[in-house]
Amino acid sequence: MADVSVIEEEITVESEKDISEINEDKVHEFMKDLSKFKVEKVLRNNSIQKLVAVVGTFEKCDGDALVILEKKIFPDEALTLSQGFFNERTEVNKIYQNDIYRGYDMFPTNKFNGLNATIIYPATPKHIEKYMPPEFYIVEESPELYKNVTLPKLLSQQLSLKWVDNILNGTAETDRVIFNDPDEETGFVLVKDSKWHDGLSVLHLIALTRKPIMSIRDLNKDHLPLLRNIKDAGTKAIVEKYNLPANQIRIFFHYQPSYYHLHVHFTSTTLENAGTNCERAHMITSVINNIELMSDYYQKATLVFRVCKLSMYEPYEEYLKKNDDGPPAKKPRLAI
Ligand code: G7M
Repeated sequence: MADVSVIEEEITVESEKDISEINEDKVHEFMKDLSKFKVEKVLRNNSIQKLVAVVGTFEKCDGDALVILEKKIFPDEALTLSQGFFNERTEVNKIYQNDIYRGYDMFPTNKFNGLNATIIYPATPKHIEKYMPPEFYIVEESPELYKNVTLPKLLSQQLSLKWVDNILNGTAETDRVIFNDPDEETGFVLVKDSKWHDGLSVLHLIALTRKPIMSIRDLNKDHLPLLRNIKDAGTKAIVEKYNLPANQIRIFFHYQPSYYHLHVHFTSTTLENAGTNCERAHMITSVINNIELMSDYYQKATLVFRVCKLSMYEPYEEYLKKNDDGPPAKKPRLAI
């Protein structure tokens, strides 16, 4: 199902509650004959979630309706799968055959071919905005862009690091800490990530460095003992505590991170989410290796990341435009 709980949470205003009560019967009438629904705009068509969100209008009705359709998940049990899909009532049309590979269109019977539908009527602009396609922009951050755009921005408006200090000085989440190395230079605290609640398949811990370092941008050869310690001692602690083999643990940094106090993510290799995307994750082994090859690699490298709002992308674009006509030495460029 679409995330209806979040949507419902937002409808707290009394007048909106009244409207939804009045419309309840109306919506059921509409659902009996969906030809009376006119699609105005497709807001989102997500091929991974198999979800489409459209905004439209019902005949002779004021206001927009938001309709979210999502393919149902498959049943786990072998028997239900056989009853629903592998039977004589399923229609099958051949698309191609090549060697041992064959493709088919498959149409199981109606009962197993269903969709989850969520209707929000009347939909407020806020509901509609929630389903607008996300905006993503790629930034190629040269050292010059880091110095002139990223650094001033993060020094003036970075998120509070109080929660990090609290974990490091043992005043919060002590029961969620699984390893603590007090060394000022190479020490760290390994704590369960606040997003991780249960289950080895989604294991997620973070190692917070004792030494104040903002991000991988500041790392050089002096930090190699710290990085090696985090990798080795952090892995050992997880293997011992959770009995998860070392070769099933993914160890990486984020660039750009949300919090500018250096931390390393430890996740099980089965966990996949936006944090493991190639435009954000930097594996610790590669970071160590890059610095071994070139001590100031992260001060010279162009680091690529994605921002999720035009307003976050614009300062980089504006800086590049402003400096485009300057003397060649001042132009941002690949720095290595
Ligand atoms: O994106 P970035 O690399 O900065 O990731 C920061 C991580 O810190 C995320 O995975 C958050 O879930 C995690 N995190 C954020 N806060 C505020 C807390 C917290 O208070 N406690 C713990 N244990 N993890 C947090």
